[in-house]
Amino acid sequence: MTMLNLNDTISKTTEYKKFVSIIIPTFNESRNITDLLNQIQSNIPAGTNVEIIIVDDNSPDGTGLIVEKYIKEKMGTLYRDQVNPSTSIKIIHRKEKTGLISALVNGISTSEGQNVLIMDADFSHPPEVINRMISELKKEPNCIIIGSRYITGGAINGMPLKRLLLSIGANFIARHGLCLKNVYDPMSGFFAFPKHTLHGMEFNTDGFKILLEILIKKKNTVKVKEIPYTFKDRKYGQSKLNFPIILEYIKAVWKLYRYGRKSKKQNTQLEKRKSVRFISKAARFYTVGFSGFVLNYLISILLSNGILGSFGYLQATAVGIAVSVTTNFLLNKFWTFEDKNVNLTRFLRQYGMFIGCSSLGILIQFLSIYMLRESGVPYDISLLVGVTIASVSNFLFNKKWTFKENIWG
Ligand SMILES: Nc1nc2c(ncn2[C@@H]2O[C@H](COP(=O)(O)OP(=O)(O)O)[C@@H](O)[C@H]2O)c(=O)[nH]1
Ligand SMILES: [Mg+2]
Repeated sequence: MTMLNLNDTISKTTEYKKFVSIIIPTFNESRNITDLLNQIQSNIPAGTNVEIIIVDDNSPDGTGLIVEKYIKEKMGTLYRDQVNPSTSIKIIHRKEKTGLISALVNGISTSEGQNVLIMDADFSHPPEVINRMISELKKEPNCIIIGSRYITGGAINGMPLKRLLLSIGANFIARHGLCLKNVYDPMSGFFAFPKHTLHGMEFNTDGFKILLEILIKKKNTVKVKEIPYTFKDRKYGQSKLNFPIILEYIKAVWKLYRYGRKSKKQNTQLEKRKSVRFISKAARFYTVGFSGFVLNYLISILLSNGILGSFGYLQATAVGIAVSVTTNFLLNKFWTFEDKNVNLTRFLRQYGMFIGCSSLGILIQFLSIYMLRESGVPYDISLLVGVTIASVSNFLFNKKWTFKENIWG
């Protein structure tokens, strides 16, 4: 793991030559890059000084050469009618593919802009939104502007189901696991910010999304504004998403989670007591779950074999489920979460929420198993991971939503 910081770049530049540096990492984007450069330039507001920096990792399809040629021709006459005169373009050729974060940090470290805007080269991030981002940067000098797919007006188009589910899942984990609830799209790859926000920050080059690192490490010091956009899946070329990337994501979230906890100078005694409370509630919740499992089995068997009744197996199963869900709810309400309030409306609302959360757990189990299987993970491991994720989410959802407690504590 290498840590990089940009302090030199930031403090050296007392006067910025450009208002914004648009940084675009590329790997095999030969079919997109020329159109993209043209479209970006036609979407820059008149009179705004901009530089575009392409960071190419020696793409085998010749993306780097295409950009070289484009820059030479731009200096000549070929693109004279299209290009914006206050825009310059440069390219950084890196010998090897050493990761997206290090490519972006390389780009930022050579940039001359007061602000930085980051976007992909595959038209997933529409160049038309750049104009709005730049005007937001002009309005607000200490704010990260995020292109957001998950606020009103934003959308995702044409993404295969598997990728869509992964994106929603990763977003959910980042927002709730890393306590970024006020940001709706912390996994966005399309965003802009004043360069000074990076001062004092170290980037983990093994990280996953540079925005996520900035949001966690600068949580209490910068504002965030999201503007909606429609994400379109790439038309040409291939996405880099594969199973190792999913593992990398999990690793990165874990590191950021630990970073967040370490940096919280909280009363450790209090933390300890909270962790004891959390663990004891989780233990009760799973004990109740186990009792429900036994009860469900016994009732269904006794109803179907004539001891308690002679139901058909479907009815026997249904009664078994209904009874065990109800006893699970009652035990969790009065014992696990120690909620003694028996107001009828509250009781019924909680009962409904409890059933809702359990159904959500089932859905999550299906989805996670489906995603893992589709990524090539064997069924036994997928099942184990799926059941674990589902039962943990079931506990956390009920804690948070049904019994209105903080997740931690
Ligand atoms: N420099 C560089 N760019 C990369 C690398 N991997 C992907 N990219 C670029 O990063 C952007 C996002 O990559 P993409 O494969 O579309 O990721 P996805 O949208 O998450 O599927 C695109 O502009 C890619 O060309 C890399 O290893 N190095
Ligand atoms: Mg893409």
